[in-house]
Amino acid sequence: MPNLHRHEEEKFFINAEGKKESIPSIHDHPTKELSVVVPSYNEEDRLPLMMDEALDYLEKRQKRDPTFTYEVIVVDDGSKDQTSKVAMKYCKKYGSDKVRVLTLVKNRGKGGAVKMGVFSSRGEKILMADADGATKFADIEKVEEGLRNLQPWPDQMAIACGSRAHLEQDSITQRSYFRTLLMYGFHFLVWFLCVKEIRDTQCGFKLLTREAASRTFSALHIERWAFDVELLYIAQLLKIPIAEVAVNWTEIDVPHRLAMPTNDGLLERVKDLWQIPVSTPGSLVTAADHKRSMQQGPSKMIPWDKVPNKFDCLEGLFLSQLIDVHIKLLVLLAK
Ligand SMILES: Nc1nc2c(ncn2[C@@H]2O[C@H](COP(=O)(O)OP(=O)(O)O)[C@@H](O)[C@H]2O)c(=O)[nH]1
Ligand SMILES: [Mg+2]
Repeated sequence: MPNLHRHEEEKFFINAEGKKESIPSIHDHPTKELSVVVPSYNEEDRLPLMMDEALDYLEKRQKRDPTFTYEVIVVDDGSKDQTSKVAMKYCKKYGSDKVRVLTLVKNRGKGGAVKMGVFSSRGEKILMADADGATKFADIEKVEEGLRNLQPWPDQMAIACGSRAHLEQDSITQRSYFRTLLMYGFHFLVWFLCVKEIRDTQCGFKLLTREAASRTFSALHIERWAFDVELLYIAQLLKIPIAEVAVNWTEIDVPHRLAMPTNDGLLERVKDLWQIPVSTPGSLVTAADHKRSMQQGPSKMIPWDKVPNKFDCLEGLFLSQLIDVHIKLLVLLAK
């Protein structure tokens, strides 16, 4: 399994009959048309709405077109609530060929959860979708069209990202000045340091071909907030074509949802963004090495902290200044 540590309990899932089954690998040949990966952290309240909507859509689509096959993989990212139990109800109702629940031993962050789902999926195409159902599920047709329009896909690799860039103006009118400022600050950093071509790197609705998912996620280091940025940065380095497609977006929050882990703070985010252009390029494996690892097992990817890094001496200085400027700006404008 490329660059992914699994605890013993994460090497199998519980099927609809309550028995353990081993988890397939991204190395295997696809046996479904579509995999939907749903990262879920403390989502016992929001998940049911999303699952109802998604499964309703997927079942209807299968009735219309019996050749269409799918699976939904809920990745419970070490939740403290009943997320896995709630998700298992869908597994029991639809069967574990259609709905699977992977329960992670401890919280990894959204990127880590999506990666685990992707590496355990069977689909020719892989969609990641948030558990809060922020995007209308039927918008999958929009990202599918975006993906199709990128054809011919070099080496069967392509990515279509849902995008909320067209909604930015509305969201600004609803947010506080502080949140808008934060948003612009991060947009600027993402643009300046990492990804220039995509306006909305963070949308949780992204469709990838299996090959694109395998290549990009194998090289992914960040498990927290900035993982999408690194994913797209890797895709650009690998010259994978990327489409950005407008989708619906509704922020859905429930007041009593359990607090998020603390590792997603402001400084962590800036540090992650800075680390991407410095360390990611040196740790990518060639297409040939990746192919070999697909056949032979674990990839030879160099861990990020072992990558020789010519910016080493400047890194500390530049990073602290970058953070400093960012925080000063925030304080100034929050006044
Ligand atoms: N914030 C957060 N979300 C996680 C984590 N692991 C998985 N997720 C899932 O990532 C998705 C996006 O989270 P959400 O809180 O809606 O973030 P936002 O919409 O990007 O502000 C949801 O499906 C979460 O359940 C985690 O450690 N932290
Ligand atoms: Mg959300």
